[in-house]
Amino acid sequence: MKKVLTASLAALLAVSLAACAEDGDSDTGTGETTNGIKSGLKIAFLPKQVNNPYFTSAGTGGKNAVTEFKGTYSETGPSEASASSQVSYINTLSQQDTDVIVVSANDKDAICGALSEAKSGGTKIVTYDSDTKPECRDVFVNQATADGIAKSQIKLISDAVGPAGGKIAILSATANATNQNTWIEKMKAELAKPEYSKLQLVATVYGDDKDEKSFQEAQGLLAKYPDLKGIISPTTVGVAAAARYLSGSTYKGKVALTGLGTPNQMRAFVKDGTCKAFALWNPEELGYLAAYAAGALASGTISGKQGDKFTAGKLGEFTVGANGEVLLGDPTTFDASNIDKFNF
Ligand code: RAM
Repeated sequence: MKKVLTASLAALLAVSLAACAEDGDSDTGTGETTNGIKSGLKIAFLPKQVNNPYFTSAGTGGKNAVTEFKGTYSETGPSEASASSQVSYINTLSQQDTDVIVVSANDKDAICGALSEAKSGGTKIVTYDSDTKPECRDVFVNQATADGIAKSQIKLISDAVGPAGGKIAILSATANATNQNTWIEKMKAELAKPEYSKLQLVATVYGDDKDEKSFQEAQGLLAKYPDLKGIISPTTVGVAAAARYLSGSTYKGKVALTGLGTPNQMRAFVKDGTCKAFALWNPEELGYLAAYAAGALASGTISGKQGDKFTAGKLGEFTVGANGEVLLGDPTTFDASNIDKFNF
C-alpha cells in the first residue's frame, strides 16, 4: 500500500513539475510576475559607450528592473561613441536570441538596418536616451521632452551670463547623436525669441563624448573667442571637461557654464564657482523605465502603439505616446542649494 501511494505521489509531482517547466521558471509557476512581465527574458543594454558614468547609472537602473521581473540583464557596447560602432554589437545580440535590445543611438541612420534585421528575427527594440528612426524600433524611452530640455538650457545660460548678454557657444557630444542634434535645433529656436536677443550663438563644437577632446574643444573656443560669455554643454562628458578647463583657467567665474551633467561629476565645479547651475534627469530611473518597457514589449502586454499602458515597478504606470514614445518626466536643476542631496 505504502509503495502504491509513493508511486502515485511521484507521478503527481512529475506532472506538476512538467507544467512548471512549460510555463517558464517564475515563482508563481504562471510564467508572469505581478507586472504582467514574463520571467526569464534576456534583456541587453547597448549604451552609446560603456565607459561613461551616465550610462553606468542607466545600466544600474536597468539591471535593478530586470532583476525585479526575473530576467537576465546584460550590458555591452563600444568604448567610443562613433556613428557605426554599435552595428556589430546589434548583430551579435540578435544572433544570441536576445529578447530585447535596449539601445542609445550614436547615429539614428547607421544602426537602423541592423536593428530592422534584429526585429525581423524576433528581437524587440527599445531605444533610450537617443533615438533611431521610429520605424527601426518599437518604443523610445525619452528622458524629458526636447522642448523642455532646450528651454531650460537657454534659461540657465541666460541667467548665468546676465542681462548684458554676449557671445555663447555649444559644446556637444558627437556630431551624429540624435538626442544632441534635436536639443541643439530646439535651443536655436529658443534663442531666436526676443527675450534672448542679447545672446549670440557663435559656434557649435563637438567633443565626441571624449573627456580629452571635450577639454580641448572648450580651450579652443576661448582661444578663438576670448570675449565669449558662456558655454552650454548638453552632455555629461562635455560639461564636466569644460568645467575642468574653465576652473583651471583665467576664465573661471568670468565665462559662464551650464549644460546637462551628473551631480557627482559637477559637484566640485559648482562649489568652486565655475558653474552656477546645470540640469539632468535621473539616469538610473531612465534605465529602470527602459527595462520595464522592454519587459512589457517582450511579454506582449504592450506593442508600442499610442495609448498602450504598462507598470514600471516603483515608478508606477506609463502610457506610450505618439511615435511610440514613453516619457520619463521633467529634468532637475542642480545648484549649490541642492547638489549635495544627489548621488549619481
Ligand atoms: C552624455 C551622452 C548622453 C546624454 C547625456 C546628457 O552622457 O551624450 O547621450 O543624454 O550626456
